[in-house]
Amino acid sequence: MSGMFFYFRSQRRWKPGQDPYKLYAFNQRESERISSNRVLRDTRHYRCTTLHYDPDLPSTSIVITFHNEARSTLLRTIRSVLNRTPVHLIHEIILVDDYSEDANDCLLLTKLPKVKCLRNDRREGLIRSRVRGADAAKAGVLTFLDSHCEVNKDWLPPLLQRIKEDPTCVVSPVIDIINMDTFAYVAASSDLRGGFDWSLHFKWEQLSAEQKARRADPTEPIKTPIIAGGLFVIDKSWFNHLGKYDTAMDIWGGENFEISFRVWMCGGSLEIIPCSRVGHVFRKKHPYIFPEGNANTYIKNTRRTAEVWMDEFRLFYYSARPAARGKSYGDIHGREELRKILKCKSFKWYLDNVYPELK
Ligand code: UD2
Ligand code: MN
Repeated sequence: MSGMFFYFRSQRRWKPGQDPYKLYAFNQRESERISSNRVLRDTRHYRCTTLHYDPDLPSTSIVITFHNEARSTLLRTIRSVLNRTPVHLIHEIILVDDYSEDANDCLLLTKLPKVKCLRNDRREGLIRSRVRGADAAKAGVLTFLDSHCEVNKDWLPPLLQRIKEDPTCVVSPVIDIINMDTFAYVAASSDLRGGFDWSLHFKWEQLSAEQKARRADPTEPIKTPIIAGGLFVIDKSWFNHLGKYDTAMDIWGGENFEISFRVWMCGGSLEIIPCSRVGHVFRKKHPYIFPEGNANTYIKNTRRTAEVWMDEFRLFYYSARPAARGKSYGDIHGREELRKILKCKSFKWYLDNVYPELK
């Protein structure tokens, strides 16, 4: 790992009074103190350890996009993958460097096994960056991860198993919490699913007593109206068939609504697989700049989603987010056309069948 020694040599020495949150909006000093190879507690339900997966699961291309990620967290993401994934299941790890300041962040990591690096020559945002990574991917299954994750024991086989059984399924792990101050790895509840309100704000929702009762087996998948967005596995031809992402969306935000509505309405489904666990550093604010402004970008991206996918229910979105009304959102003809060609169901169908709890 002499290459990795070199990777860290350029890191700064911490002086008293320096703010470790300044660059990345998490405790960079603590992250640097912790080994890139650390041991994690296995946070799964004990019954998960008794499950068996096919010996011939398909391999996957892992796509990680990043813009100015801390080297310590980026390296730990990759090493956790290399350490906790059967080697034959990783076709490649594709890093998409979204025009980070230091081009070496990405390049130096290609010293690690399986790692490839693509660098954007201008800031594209995570949506177009993921599409670039997906287009370059050689495996039949795509796995997306954020650049500050740690995968836990046996995280991948249960996800691939589900895709093998049903390639129209799009699956996420339970997302454990890596504390942004201490970097402690904390188990998340596996009784949660993704939800949202009419302003298109994502939130985790407790399963209702009735939903829990229907799930006698804690290892069974949980259907979810929406995915958090960052960590999921999808069959590559299904991803392409469904229209990848809306590449007119910029920087960050809204793409998880768009892909979630599209998957459900166009013949697929979204599930959280409780026996797969991946930790993620949740932060309170964005560490990076939005060239068009944070709010404008979120409105543009969600407005595109509302206009293309929500039919008459988009009016609820405008009532909840009046500021969105006057904002420009670009051309949506291509996406409307896609919806027609794929013969997708209505948003009313989605509400009735997938998310009746949204009032
Ligand atoms: C959540 C998702 C994230 C994305 C987002 C909505 C999880 C754990 N995270 O926000 O993946 O779906 O909701 O858009 O579900 N990045 C770029 N270019 C940019 C900006 C960001 O490549 O211009 C990268 C960034 O380095 C990171 C990923 O995109 O690896 C997601 O960004 P984030 O971590 O700031 O988003 P997060 O976790 O708050
Ligand atoms: Mn993230």
